Amino acid sequence: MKRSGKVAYQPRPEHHFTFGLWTVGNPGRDPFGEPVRPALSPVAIVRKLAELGAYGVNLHDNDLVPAGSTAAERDRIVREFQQVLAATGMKVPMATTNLFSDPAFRDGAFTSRDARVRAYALQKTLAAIDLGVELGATTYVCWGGRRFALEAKPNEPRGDIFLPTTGHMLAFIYTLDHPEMVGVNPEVAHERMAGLDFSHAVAQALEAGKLFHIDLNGQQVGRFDQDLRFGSDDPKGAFFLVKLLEDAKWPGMRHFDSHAYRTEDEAGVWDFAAGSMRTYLILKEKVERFNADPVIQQLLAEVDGGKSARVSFGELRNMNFDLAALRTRGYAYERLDQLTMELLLGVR
Ligand code: GCO
Ligand code: MN
Ligand code: MN
Repeated sequence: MKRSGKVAYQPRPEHHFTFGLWTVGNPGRDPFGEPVRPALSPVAIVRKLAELGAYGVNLHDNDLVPAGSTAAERDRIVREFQQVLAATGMKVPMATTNLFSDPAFRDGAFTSRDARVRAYALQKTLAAIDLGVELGATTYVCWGGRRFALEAKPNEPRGDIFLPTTGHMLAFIYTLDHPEMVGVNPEVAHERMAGLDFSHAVAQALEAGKLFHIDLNGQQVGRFDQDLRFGSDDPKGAFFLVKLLEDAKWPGMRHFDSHAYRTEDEAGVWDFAAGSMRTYLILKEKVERFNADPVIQQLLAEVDGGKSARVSFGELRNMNFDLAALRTRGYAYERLDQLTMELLLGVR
């Protein structure tokens, strides 16, 4: 069987897998329980992810430089971090700002009612962009640089977040003074929380040329923010997403914005990180099989009966349709879906 690499499903930097310092570094706190794992240092995270085959790490300002650090402390931390990046070859493709932990942001950051909080959020963001540039980042994610990727989320931590979906963000971008600088960073969990189909949001962003970044994870509809391991709760949805990204040859970062289960110790965190990348590569191979499967491709070709009937707008008014045939034809989607499922379940 053809595998995507020399060793089966072995992640390599060319696959562009990235993790947030806040994702593998998440100590497992939840609204009801204290942290269950010791904090991992950013330097240790970079070393371990490099060993697992990742391309890089992304960070919020305070994931690297703790809030309240002096300028000298900041510079020392950044220097040490740059050393480990250089030593491992790991990159920082994306930077972002923590605009949620500080109690000052409890009425929002850019959208706070208090103008002083909005100004502080802007100042903090400018500093975070400078930090990102210093570390070589080319995308800045704004959840709530040089390229700005807006990340939509419908709720949590606030009840109703403005611009709650990727579609809202896309519409908003064209109202900006510099829409060419701004794209989106859609997240699986966020569109699913809104009950939407994630692949549709990503496809629309791709078509608009606005897919600057992506946050991969898993989420069940109707639940709190779960940040599950990519593909673990909805393998079929994950398959169609990987298919979309790979078929489009999208060159961007496959960033995992998810957390290990709260039950895990440090070894479990690295199982989570390795598993995220492995699942992506397995699904990528399934995409290759789907695209090469003669029966599936035949069904896809047959379903598209309208292609040969394509006519100019002028001809359309006088065209005769065989409505009896159109009304009675089947689409064979059940067969197609079953074949897809069998491929995913490993019997095809
Ligand atoms: C969340 C978001 C964050 C953002 C991150 C980058 O639900 O908390 O997904 O993880 O992705 O803050 O801006
Ligand atoms: Mn999220
Ligand atoms: Mn995210």
